[in-house]
Amino acid sequence: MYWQEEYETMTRDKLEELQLQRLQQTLQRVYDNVPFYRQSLDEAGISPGDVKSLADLQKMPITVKKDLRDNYPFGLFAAPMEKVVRVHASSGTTGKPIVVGYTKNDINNWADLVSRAIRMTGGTNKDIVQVGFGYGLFTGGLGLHFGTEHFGATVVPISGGNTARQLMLMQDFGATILACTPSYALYLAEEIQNAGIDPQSLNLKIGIFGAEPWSERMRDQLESKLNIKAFDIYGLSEVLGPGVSAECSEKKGLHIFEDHFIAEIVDPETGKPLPYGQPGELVITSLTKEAFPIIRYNTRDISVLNVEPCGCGRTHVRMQRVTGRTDDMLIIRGVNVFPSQIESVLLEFGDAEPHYLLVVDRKGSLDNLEIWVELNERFFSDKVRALEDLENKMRARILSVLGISARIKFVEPRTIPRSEGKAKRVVDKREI
Ligand code: DLL
Repeated sequence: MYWQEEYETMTRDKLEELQLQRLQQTLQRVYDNVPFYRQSLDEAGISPGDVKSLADLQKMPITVKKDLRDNYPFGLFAAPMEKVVRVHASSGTTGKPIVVGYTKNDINNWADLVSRAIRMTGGTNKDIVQVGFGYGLFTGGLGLHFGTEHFGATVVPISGGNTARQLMLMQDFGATILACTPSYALYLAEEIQNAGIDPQSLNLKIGIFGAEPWSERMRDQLESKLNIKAFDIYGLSEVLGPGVSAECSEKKGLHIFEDHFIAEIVDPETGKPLPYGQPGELVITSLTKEAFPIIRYNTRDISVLNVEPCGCGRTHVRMQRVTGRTDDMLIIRGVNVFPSQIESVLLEFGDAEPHYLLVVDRKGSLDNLEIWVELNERFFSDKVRALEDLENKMRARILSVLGISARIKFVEPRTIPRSEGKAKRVVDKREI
Protein backbone atom coordinates (compact mmCIF):
# COMPACT_ATOMS: atom_id res chain seq x y z
CA MET A 1 0.00 0.00 0.00
CA TYR A 2 2.74 2.46 0.93
CA TRP A 3 6.39 2.80 -0.01
CA GLN A 4 7.40 4.89 3.03
CA GLU A 5 4.42 4.65 5.33
CA GLU A 6 6.09 6.55 8.16
CA TYR A 7 6.37 9.67 6.01
CA GLU A 8 3.31 9.23 3.83
CA THR A 9 0.87 8.93 6.73
CA MET A 10 2.47 11.28 9.29
CA THR A 11 0.05 13.36 11.35
CA ARG A 12 -0.19 16.94 10.09
CA ASP A 13 1.43 18.21 13.32
CA LYS A 14 4.43 15.94 13.00
CA LEU A 15 4.66 16.72 9.31
CA GLU A 16 4.74 20.46 9.97
CA GLU A 17 7.43 19.97 12.60
CA LEU A 18 9.52 18.04 10.09
CA GLN A 19 8.87 20.65 7.40
CA LEU A 20 10.01 23.46 9.69
CA GLN A 21 13.20 21.68 10.63
CA ARG A 22 13.96 20.90 6.98
CA LEU A 23 13.05 24.43 5.90
CA GLN A 24 15.56 25.86 8.38
CA GLN A 25 18.25 23.57 6.99
CA THR A 26 17.38 24.45 3.41
CA LEU A 27 17.44 28.19 4.10
CA GLN A 28 20.80 27.84 5.84
CA ARG A 29 22.12 25.87 2.90
CA VAL A 30 21.09 28.44 0.30
CA TYR A 31 22.24 31.30 2.52
CA ASP A 32 25.69 29.79 2.76
CA ASN A 33 26.04 28.68 -0.86
CA VAL A 34 23.88 30.66 -3.27
CA PRO A 35 24.47 34.42 -3.63
CA PHE A 36 21.07 34.92 -5.27
CA TYR A 37 19.18 33.54 -2.24
CA ARG A 38 21.55 35.13 0.28
CA GLN A 39 20.64 38.50 -1.17
CA SER A 40 16.87 37.78 -1.05
CA LEU A 41 17.10 36.56 2.54
CA ASP A 42 19.07 39.64 3.53
CA GLU A 43 16.62 41.93 1.76
CA ALA A 44 13.66 40.19 3.44
CA GLY A 45 15.42 40.60 6.79
CA ILE A 46 15.40 36.86 7.44
CA SER A 47 18.26 35.14 9.09
CA PRO A 48 17.95 31.37 8.53
CA GLY A 49 18.63 30.80 12.23
CA ASP A 50 15.52 32.66 13.35
CA VAL A 51 12.88 31.15 11.15
CA LYS A 52 10.49 29.99 13.85
CA SER A 53 7.41 29.02 11.88
CA LEU A 54 6.41 27.86 8.42
CA ALA A 55 4.58 31.16 7.95
CA ASP A 56 7.95 32.96 7.93
CA LEU A 57 8.54 31.45 4.50
CA GLN A 58 5.98 33.89 3.12
CA LYS A 59 8.39 36.73 3.84
CA MET A 60 10.64 35.42 1.10
CA PRO A 61 10.08 36.69 -2.43
CA ILE A 62 8.68 34.36 -5.08
CA THR A 63 11.31 32.88 -7.40
CA VAL A 64 10.45 32.97 -11.10
CA LYS A 65 11.81 31.35 -14.24
CA LYS A 66 13.76 34.48 -15.14
CA ASP A 67 15.76 34.17 -11.91
CA LEU A 68 16.78 30.68 -13.01
CA ARG A 69 17.67 31.88 -16.51
CA ASP A 70 19.73 34.76 -15.13
CA ASN A 71 21.83 32.28 -13.19
CA TYR A 72 22.53 29.98 -16.14
CA PRO A 73 24.02 27.41 -16.03
CA PHE A 74 25.08 26.53 -12.46
CA GLY A 75 24.62 29.80 -10.54
CA LEU A 76 21.90 28.45 -8.21
CA PHE A 77 23.68 25.20 -7.34
CA ALA A 78 24.14 24.85 -3.59
CA ALA A 79 26.59 21.96 -3.72
CA PRO A 80 30.13 21.89 -5.13
CA MET A 81 30.43 20.22 -8.54
CA GLU A 82 32.24 17.23 -7.05
CA LYS A 83 29.01 16.40 -5.22
CA VAL A 84 26.79 16.89 -8.26
CA VAL A 85 26.28 13.56 -10.03
CA ARG A 86 23.75 14.53 -12.68
CA VAL A 87 22.26 17.52 -14.48
CA HIS A 88 19.00 17.85 -16.38
CA ALA A 89 17.70 20.79 -18.38
CA SER A 90 14.32 22.16 -19.36
CA SER A 91 12.95 21.55 -22.80
CA GLY A 92 12.57 25.25 -23.75
CA THR A 93 12.72 25.65 -27.49
CA THR A 94 14.28 29.09 -27.63
CA GLY A 95 17.21 30.58 -25.77
CA LYS A 96 19.22 28.91 -23.06
CA PRO A 97 17.62 26.10 -21.11
CA ILE A 98 17.23 26.00 -17.34
CA VAL A 99 19.78 23.68 -15.82
CA VAL A 100 19.25 21.74 -12.61
CA GLY A 101 21.59 19.47 -10.66
CA TYR A 102 21.36 16.49 -8.30
CA THR A 103 23.64 15.01 -5.66
CA LYS A 104 23.60 11.28 -4.89
CA ASN A 105 21.15 11.96 -2.06
CA ASP A 106 18.93 13.96 -4.39
CA ILE A 107 18.85 11.08 -6.86
CA ASN A 108 17.98 8.65 -4.05
CA ASN A 109 15.19 10.85 -2.73
CA TRP A 110 13.84 11.29 -6.23
CA ALA A 111 13.84 7.52 -6.74
CA ASP A 112 11.93 7.14 -3.45
CA LEU A 113 9.27 9.58 -4.60
CA VAL A 114 8.81 7.86 -7.95
CA SER A 115 8.64 4.54 -6.05
CA ARG A 116 5.87 6.01 -3.90
CA ALA A 117 4.03 6.99 -7.07
CA ILE A 118 4.33 3.49 -8.55
CA ARG A 119 3.14 1.94 -5.29
CA MET A 120 0.18 4.29 -5.21
CA THR A 121 -1.08 2.88 -8.50
CA GLY A 122 -1.00 -0.64 -7.08
CA GLY A 123 2.34 -1.54 -8.72
CA THR A 124 4.60 -4.23 -7.22
CA ASN A 125 8.11 -5.49 -7.90
CA LYS A 126 6.63 -8.10 -10.25
CA ASP A 127 5.63 -5.35 -12.67
CA ILE A 128 7.36 -4.63 -15.97
CA VAL A 129 7.42 -0.90 -16.62
CA GLN A 130 7.76 0.31 -20.19
CA VAL A 131 9.17 3.82 -19.91
CA GLY A 132 8.05 5.71 -22.99
CA PHE A 133 9.05 9.13 -21.65
CA GLY A 134 11.99 10.66 -23.49
CA TYR A 135 15.44 9.86 -22.08
CA GLY A 136 18.04 12.63 -22.01
CA LEU A 137 18.05 16.10 -20.56
CA PHE A 138 14.28 15.81 -20.06
CA THR A 139 13.59 14.45 -16.56
CA GLY A 140 10.74 12.10 -17.58
CA GLY A 141 12.71 9.11 -18.88
CA LEU A 142 15.53 8.93 -16.35
CA GLY A 143 13.23 9.97 -13.50
CA LEU A 144 10.86 7.05 -14.09
CA HIS A 145 13.80 4.79 -14.90
CA PHE A 146 15.65 5.21 -11.60
CA GLY A 147 12.40 5.18 -9.67
CA THR A 148 11.36 1.86 -11.22
CA GLU A 149 14.73 0.22 -10.52
CA HIS A 150 14.77 1.53 -6.97
CA PHE A 151 11.24 0.18 -6.51
CA GLY A 152 12.42 -3.21 -7.69
CA ALA A 153 10.19 -3.62 -10.73
CA THR A 154 11.66 -4.31 -14.17
CA VAL A 155 12.30 -1.32 -16.37
CA VAL A 156 12.14 -1.40 -20.17
CA PRO A 157 14.00 1.83 -21.06
CA ILE A 158 12.61 2.26 -24.56
CA SER A 159 12.21 6.10 -24.37
CA GLY A 160 9.69 7.97 -26.55
CA GLY A 161 8.97 7.35 -30.22
CA ASN A 162 9.59 4.35 -32.48
CA THR A 163 6.01 3.32 -32.08
CA ALA A 164 6.11 0.02 -33.99
CA ARG A 165 8.95 -1.15 -31.79
CA GLN A 166 7.10 -0.02 -28.65
CA LEU A 167 4.20 -2.25 -29.63
CA MET A 168 6.37 -5.22 -30.51
CA LEU A 169 8.21 -5.08 -27.18
CA MET A 170 5.01 -4.42 -25.27
CA GLN A 171 3.65 -7.69 -26.62
CA ASP A 172 6.88 -9.70 -26.37
CA PHE A 173 8.04 -8.52 -22.93
CA GLY A 174 4.54 -8.31 -21.51
CA ALA A 175 4.78 -4.82 -20.01
CA THR A 176 2.22 -4.39 -17.22
CA ILE A 177 2.77 -0.66 -16.66
CA LEU A 178 3.10 2.00 -19.34
CA ALA A 179 4.66 5.33 -18.36
CA CYS A 180 4.55 8.15 -20.94
CA THR A 181 2.68 11.33 -21.80
CA PRO A 182 -1.09 10.89 -22.09
CA SER A 183 -1.01 12.09 -25.69
CA TYR A 184 1.59 9.50 -26.61
CA ALA A 185 -0.41 6.81 -24.79
CA LEU A 186 -3.37 7.75 -26.94
CA TYR A 187 -1.28 7.46 -30.08
CA LEU A 188 -0.06 4.04 -28.95
CA ALA A 189 -3.66 2.99 -28.30
CA GLU A 190 -4.58 4.03 -31.80
CA GLU A 191 -1.70 2.13 -33.34
CA ILE A 192 -2.64 -0.95 -31.30
CA GLN A 193 -6.05 -0.75 -32.86
CA ASN A 194 -4.67 -0.18 -36.37
CA ALA A 195 -2.37 -3.15 -36.00
CA GLY A 196 -5.41 -5.27 -35.15
CA ILE A 197 -4.03 -6.10 -31.69
CA ASP A 198 -6.67 -6.85 -29.07
CA PRO A 199 -5.85 -4.69 -26.01
CA GLN A 200 -7.13 -7.56 -23.85
CA SER A 201 -4.33 -9.74 -25.20
CA LEU A 202 -1.72 -7.36 -23.77
CA ASN A 203 -0.59 -7.62 -20.15
CA LEU A 204 -0.94 -3.87 -19.54
CA LYS A 205 -2.89 -2.98 -16.42
CA ILE A 206 -1.64 0.40 -15.27
CA GLY A 207 -0.79 3.69 -16.98
CA ILE A 208 1.37 6.35 -15.30
CA PHE A 209 0.85 9.48 -17.34
CA GLY A 210 2.00 13.06 -16.98
CA ALA A 211 4.24 15.89 -18.21
CA GLU A 212 1.27 17.66 -19.84
CA PRO A 213 -2.31 18.55 -18.93
CA TRP A 214 -5.00 15.96 -19.61
CA SER A 215 -8.66 15.78 -18.71
CA GLU A 216 -10.87 13.29 -16.85
CA ARG A 217 -12.48 12.40 -20.16
CA MET A 218 -9.08 11.69 -21.66
CA ARG A 219 -8.52 9.34 -18.71
CA ASP A 220 -11.77 7.52 -19.54
CA GLN A 221 -10.67 7.11 -23.13
CA LEU A 222 -7.21 5.84 -22.24
CA GLU A 223 -8.59 3.42 -19.67
CA SER A 224 -11.08 1.91 -22.06
CA LYS A 225 -8.86 1.87 -25.16
CA LEU A 226 -5.92 0.30 -23.35
CA ASN A 227 -7.87 -1.70 -20.81
CA ILE A 228 -5.90 -0.18 -17.92
CA LYS A 229 -6.23 2.04 -14.84
CA ALA A 230 -4.63 5.40 -15.60
CA PHE A 231 -2.92 7.59 -12.98
CA ASP A 232 -1.58 11.11 -13.06
CA ILE A 233 1.99 12.00 -12.10
CA TYR A 234 3.16 15.60 -11.86
CA GLY A 235 6.46 17.37 -11.59
CA LEU A 236 8.76 19.87 -13.20
CA SER A 237 12.50 20.01 -13.82
CA GLU A 238 12.99 23.15 -11.74
CA VAL A 239 11.69 21.37 -8.63
CA LEU A 240 12.70 17.74 -9.25
CA GLY A 241 11.18 16.12 -12.34
CA PRO A 242 8.32 13.59 -12.16
CA GLY A 243 7.35 12.76 -8.57
CA VAL A 244 6.56 16.10 -6.96
CA SER A 245 3.05 14.70 -6.62
CA ALA A 246 1.12 11.67 -7.77
CA GLU A 247 -2.34 10.19 -7.72
CA CYS A 248 -3.37 7.42 -5.33
CA SER A 249 -5.99 4.74 -5.90
CA GLU A 250 -8.76 7.20 -4.90
CA LYS A 251 -8.01 9.26 -8.03
CA LYS A 252 -9.19 12.42 -6.32
CA GLY A 253 -6.19 14.67 -6.64
CA LEU A 254 -2.43 14.20 -6.51
CA HIS A 255 -0.67 13.92 -3.14
CA ILE A 256 2.19 16.41 -2.93
CA PHE A 257 5.06 14.71 -1.11
CA GLU A 258 5.10 17.21 1.70
CA ASP A 259 8.00 15.76 3.64
CA HIS A 260 10.09 16.98 0.67
CA PHE A 261 8.15 20.03 -0.48
CA ILE A 262 6.04 22.88 0.83
CA ALA A 263 3.19 23.83 -1.50
CA GLU A 264 1.39 27.15 -1.62
CA ILE A 265 -1.24 28.55 -3.97
CA VAL A 266 -0.86 32.21 -4.87
CA ASP A 267 -3.04 34.71 -6.64
CA PRO A 268 -1.70 35.05 -10.22
CA GLU A 269 -2.26 38.81 -10.16
CA THR A 270 -0.88 39.78 -6.76
CA GLY A 271 1.38 36.84 -5.88
CA LYS A 272 -0.27 36.73 -2.44
CA PRO A 273 -0.91 33.30 -0.85
CA LEU A 274 -4.50 32.01 -1.07
CA PRO A 275 -6.24 29.68 1.41
CA TYR A 276 -6.77 25.96 0.73
CA GLY A 277 -9.59 25.40 -1.72
CA GLN A 278 -8.97 28.44 -3.90
CA PRO A 279 -7.50 28.11 -7.37
CA GLY A 280 -4.28 29.88 -8.27
CA GLU A 281 -0.66 29.30 -9.20
CA LEU A 282 1.20 26.52 -7.47
CA VAL A 283 4.35 27.66 -5.66
CA ILE A 284 6.83 25.10 -4.36
CA THR A 285 9.72 25.13 -1.91
CA SER A 286 12.04 22.13 -1.72
CA LEU A 287 12.98 20.81 1.72
CA THR A 288 15.61 18.15 1.09
CA LYS A 289 17.33 19.03 -2.15
CA GLU A 290 21.06 19.55 -1.88
CA ALA A 291 22.33 20.49 -5.34
CA PHE A 292 19.42 22.60 -6.50
CA PRO A 293 17.24 23.72 -3.59
CA ILE A 294 14.44 25.99 -4.70
CA ILE A 295 12.61 28.55 -2.59
CA ARG A 296 9.03 29.56 -3.40
CA TYR A 297 9.23 28.72 -7.08
CA ASN A 298 6.20 29.82 -9.06
CA THR A 299 5.43 26.86 -11.33
CA ARG A 300 2.72 28.90 -13.12
CA ASP A 301 0.62 25.74 -13.08
CA ILE A 302 -2.97 26.33 -12.03
CA SER A 303 -4.28 24.10 -9.28
CA VAL A 304 -6.24 23.95 -6.01
CA LEU A 305 -5.03 22.39 -2.75
CA ASN A 306 -7.17 20.12 -0.61
CA VAL A 307 -6.03 19.14 2.86
CA GLU A 308 -9.06 16.96 3.77
CA PRO A 309 -8.13 13.43 4.84
CA CYS A 310 -7.90 11.02 1.90
CA GLY A 311 -9.44 7.56 1.72
CA CYS A 312 -6.02 6.03 1.03
CA GLY A 313 -4.73 7.04 4.47
CA ARG A 314 -2.06 9.40 3.22
CA THR A 315 -1.99 12.71 5.04
CA HIS A 316 -0.20 14.75 2.40
CA VAL A 317 -2.16 17.57 0.81
CA ARG A 318 -3.71 16.88 -2.57
CA MET A 319 -3.52 19.14 -5.60
CA GLN A 320 -6.24 19.05 -8.20
CA ARG A 321 -5.02 17.88 -11.59
CA VAL A 322 -3.29 20.72 -13.41
CA THR A 323 -5.60 22.07 -16.06
CA GLY A 324 -3.05 24.40 -17.60
CA ARG A 325 -0.31 26.93 -17.04
CA THR A 326 -0.90 30.64 -16.84
CA ASP A 327 1.63 30.85 -19.72
CA ASP A 328 -0.54 28.56 -21.89
CA MET A 329 -3.76 30.33 -21.16
CA LEU A 330 -5.31 31.75 -24.31
CA ILE A 331 -7.12 35.02 -24.15
CA ILE A 332 -9.77 35.01 -26.84
CA ARG A 333 -11.64 38.27 -27.10
CA GLY A 334 -10.94 38.85 -23.44
CA VAL A 335 -12.05 35.43 -22.23
CA ASN A 336 -9.47 33.20 -20.56
CA VAL A 337 -9.41 29.69 -21.97
CA PHE A 338 -7.22 26.66 -21.31
CA PRO A 339 -6.85 24.05 -24.05
CA SER A 340 -7.82 21.31 -21.55
CA GLN A 341 -11.23 22.96 -21.02
CA ILE A 342 -11.88 22.73 -24.74
CA GLU A 343 -10.68 19.13 -24.70
CA SER A 344 -13.24 18.31 -22.03
CA VAL A 345 -16.09 19.76 -24.05
CA LEU A 346 -15.08 18.05 -27.29
CA LEU A 347 -14.84 14.68 -25.60
CA GLU A 348 -18.38 14.97 -24.31
CA PHE A 349 -19.29 14.08 -27.88
CA GLY A 350 -18.58 10.43 -28.47
CA ASP A 351 -17.74 10.96 -32.13
CA ALA A 352 -14.72 13.21 -31.56
CA GLU A 353 -11.26 11.76 -31.02
CA PRO A 354 -9.07 13.36 -28.35
CA HIS A 355 -6.91 14.80 -31.13
CA TYR A 356 -7.52 18.48 -31.65
CA LEU A 357 -5.76 21.66 -32.55
CA LEU A 358 -6.67 25.21 -31.62
CA VAL A 359 -5.85 27.73 -34.28
CA VAL A 360 -6.04 31.33 -33.15
CA ASP A 361 -5.89 34.22 -35.54
CA ARG A 362 -6.72 37.90 -35.50
CA LYS A 363 -8.82 39.52 -38.20
CA GLY A 364 -8.68 43.30 -37.74
CA SER A 365 -8.98 43.63 -34.00
CA LEU A 366 -11.07 40.49 -33.49
CA ASP A 367 -9.61 37.21 -32.30
CA ASN A 368 -10.81 34.14 -34.12
CA LEU A 369 -10.63 30.69 -32.65
CA GLU A 370 -10.87 27.72 -34.94
CA ILE A 371 -11.02 24.31 -33.35
CA TRP A 372 -9.86 21.45 -35.51
CA VAL A 373 -11.55 18.30 -34.37
CA GLU A 374 -10.75 14.85 -35.59
CA LEU A 375 -13.73 12.61 -36.02
CA ASN A 376 -13.67 8.86 -35.78
CA GLU A 377 -13.81 6.75 -38.95
CA ARG A 378 -17.38 5.70 -38.43
CA PHE A 379 -18.71 9.20 -38.12
CA PHE A 380 -16.64 10.70 -40.87
CA SER A 381 -18.23 8.52 -43.50
CA ASP A 382 -21.70 9.55 -42.32
CA LYS A 383 -24.00 12.03 -43.95
CA VAL A 384 -23.34 15.74 -44.30
CA ARG A 385 -26.48 16.50 -42.31
CA ALA A 386 -25.17 14.66 -39.28
CA LEU A 387 -21.87 16.54 -39.53
CA GLU A 388 -23.64 19.87 -39.55
CA ASP A 389 -25.68 18.84 -36.60
CA LEU A 390 -22.61 17.83 -34.58
CA GLU A 391 -20.84 21.05 -35.53
CA ASN A 392 -23.75 23.12 -34.27
CA LYS A 393 -23.96 21.20 -31.02
CA MET A 394 -20.24 21.54 -30.34
CA ARG A 395 -20.24 25.23 -31.13
CA ALA A 396 -23.19 25.80 -28.80
CA ARG A 397 -21.59 23.80 -26.01
CA ILE A 398 -18.25 25.67 -26.27
CA LEU A 399 -20.19 28.92 -26.13
CA SER A 400 -22.23 27.91 -23.10
CA VAL A 401 -19.36 26.33 -21.12
CA LEU A 402 -16.52 28.70 -21.99
CA GLY A 403 -18.33 31.79 -23.17
CA ILE A 404 -16.50 32.06 -26.49
CA SER A 405 -17.68 31.51 -30.00
CA ALA A 406 -15.47 29.34 -32.13
CA ARG A 407 -15.48 27.88 -35.59
CA ILE A 408 -15.44 24.10 -35.59
CA LYS A 409 -13.53 22.47 -38.41
CA PHE A 410 -13.78 18.71 -38.78
CA VAL A 411 -10.75 16.96 -40.13
CA GLU A 412 -10.32 13.43 -41.36
CA PRO A 413 -9.21 10.67 -39.05
CA ARG A 414 -5.44 10.63 -38.47
CA THR A 415 -4.69 14.10 -39.86
CA ILE A 416 -3.74 16.03 -36.72
CA PRO A 417 -0.04 15.38 -36.00
CA ARG A 418 0.55 12.85 -33.20
CA SER A 419 3.12 13.56 -30.53
CA GLU A 420 5.70 11.24 -29.06
CA GLY A 421 6.25 13.54 -26.09
CA LYS A 422 4.31 16.60 -25.03
CA ALA A 423 1.46 17.39 -27.41
CA LYS A 424 1.23 20.74 -29.16
CA ARG A 425 -2.38 21.86 -28.95
CA VAL A 426 -2.27 25.50 -30.02
CA VAL A 427 -1.20 27.35 -33.13
CA ASP A 428 -1.35 31.03 -32.31
CA LYS A 429 -0.91 33.13 -35.41
CA ARG A 430 -1.67 36.39 -33.65
CA GLU A 431 1.91 37.28 -32.79
CA ILE A 432 3.26 36.72 -36.31
O1 DLL B 1 7.35 17.36 -17.53
C1 DLL B 1 8.39 16.40 -15.59
C2 DLL B 1 7.53 15.19 -15.72
C3 DLL B 1 7.94 14.13 -16.48
C4 DLL B 1 6.32 15.12 -15.06
C5 DLL B 1 7.17 12.98 -16.59
C6 DLL B 1 5.52 13.98 -15.14
C7 DLL B 1 5.95 12.92 -15.90
P1 DLL B 1 9.16 19.76 -17.46
O2 DLL B 1 9.53 19.34 -18.83
O3 DLL B 1 10.05 20.69 -16.72
O4 DLL B 1 9.05 18.51 -16.51
O5 DLL B 1 7.70 20.38 -17.54
C8 DLL B 1 7.01 20.74 -16.39
O6 DLL B 1 4.87 20.24 -17.41
O7 DLL B 1 5.14 22.84 -15.00
C9 DLL B 1 3.42 21.45 -16.03
O8 DLL B 1 3.06 22.61 -16.76
C10 DLL B 1 3.51 20.30 -17.00
N1 DLL B 1 3.14 19.04 -16.32
C11 DLL B 1 3.95 18.11 -15.79
N2 DLL B 1 3.21 17.09 -15.27
C12 DLL B 1 1.91 17.40 -15.49
C13 DLL B 1 0.66 16.78 -15.19
C14 DLL B 1 8.19 17.44 -16.65
N3 DLL B 1 0.59 15.59 -14.60
C15 DLL B 1 5.62 21.25 -16.74
N4 DLL B 1 -0.46 17.43 -15.54
C16 DLL B 1 4.83 21.56 -15.51
C17 DLL B 1 -0.43 18.63 -16.15
C18 DLL B 1 1.87 18.66 -16.14
N5 DLL B 1 0.71 19.25 -16.47
